[in-house]
Amino acid sequence: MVDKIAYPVQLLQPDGRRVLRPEYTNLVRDIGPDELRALYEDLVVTRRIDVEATALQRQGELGLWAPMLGQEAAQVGSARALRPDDYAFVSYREHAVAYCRGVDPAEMTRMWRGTAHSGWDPHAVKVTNPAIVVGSQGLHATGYAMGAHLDGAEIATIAYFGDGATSQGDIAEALGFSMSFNAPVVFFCQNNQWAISEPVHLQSPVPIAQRAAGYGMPAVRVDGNDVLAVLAVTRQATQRAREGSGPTFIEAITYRMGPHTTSDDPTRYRSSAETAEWKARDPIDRMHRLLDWEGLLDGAFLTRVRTTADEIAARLRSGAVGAPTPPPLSVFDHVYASEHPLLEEERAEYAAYLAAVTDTEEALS
Ligand SMILES: Cc1ncc(C[n+]2csc(CCOP(=O)(O)OP(=O)(O)O)c2C)c(N)n1
Repeated sequence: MVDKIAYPVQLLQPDGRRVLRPEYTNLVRDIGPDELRALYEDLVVTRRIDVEATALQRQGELGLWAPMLGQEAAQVGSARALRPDDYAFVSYREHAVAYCRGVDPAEMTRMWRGTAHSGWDPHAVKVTNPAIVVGSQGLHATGYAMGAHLDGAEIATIAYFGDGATSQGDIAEALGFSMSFNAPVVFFCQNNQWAISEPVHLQSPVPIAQRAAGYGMPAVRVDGNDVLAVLAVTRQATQRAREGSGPTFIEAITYRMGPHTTSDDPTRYRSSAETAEWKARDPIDRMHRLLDWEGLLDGAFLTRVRTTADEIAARLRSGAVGAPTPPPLSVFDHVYASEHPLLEEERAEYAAYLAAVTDTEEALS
């Protein structure tokens, strides 16, 4: 069998031609013309979501956004491997995962606009709200999975995190606990080459996936810009989880084509040559070329995809701009399930501040 760390799984070359690797090709045998077109549509729509939200931030409508430009295939391929009962635990960059799980685009920007503590009801779609504390969601996923395992539920949980997060204690603890308790977790690391300005080779001198070996956990590296390969490896890993065979580590090799967040300027720490090199491996171009090779592209299909993307982007925009501004003091609601003295003190302090500001404004008017 081919070494899964030394030779990352790839089923599509950057020029769109297929690669035969039977162990994995067989896992996506059911993906015919309609399914290929649907994956392409997902890639285009989720890029559009990301571009629209980035524009909204630039126009002053969002406080911040964490673009996922370039990571669409890693997210779509893995999210489309999930079943409705599986649970995804995400960081702050998994907008395509949220979309594939059924999050309403109108709700995607709430947290980033500051109109709510979080975005959507996680239990309704089985994807958590964005976790800003790097790596924390690895432990949440493990705890949830341990519970599911004890309940005998045949589900998988998947924890999304970046290459940088693998240096966090939370991820190390999650890897250890999940092996000890045979928790059905898929650790899905999007190695997008950078943790803000820190390159991945500073993070780890060996492939990130190799870290799993220290825990005795099976691991695989995959071309993260190849949606079919990602779908295949995630199907295999989630199946292992569901049937009680324990956790798997996936390293999806991809690239963050944009800034870390809208507050970052990547030209200060990486070269335009590097960005150009990855542009040639764009996940959407690759899928476009495959569809072209296989005679699955036509004008009507492309127009339909564009129209769908436009409609979803419009929904995202109106959901952001049209969101009602909540009363300032509601920021203290729902922080704890019951009263908390420190929070009450802060609420009172802030109420006094607001009253003082209002008095000053009235006096000046
Ligand atoms: C516990 C913690 N430490 C530091 C930060 C600041 N921080 C935010 S994102 C980030 C880099 C994360 O990089 P990576 O895990 O590779 O994910 P990516 O942002 O590339 O998707 C850091 C250090 C944080 N949010 N939480």
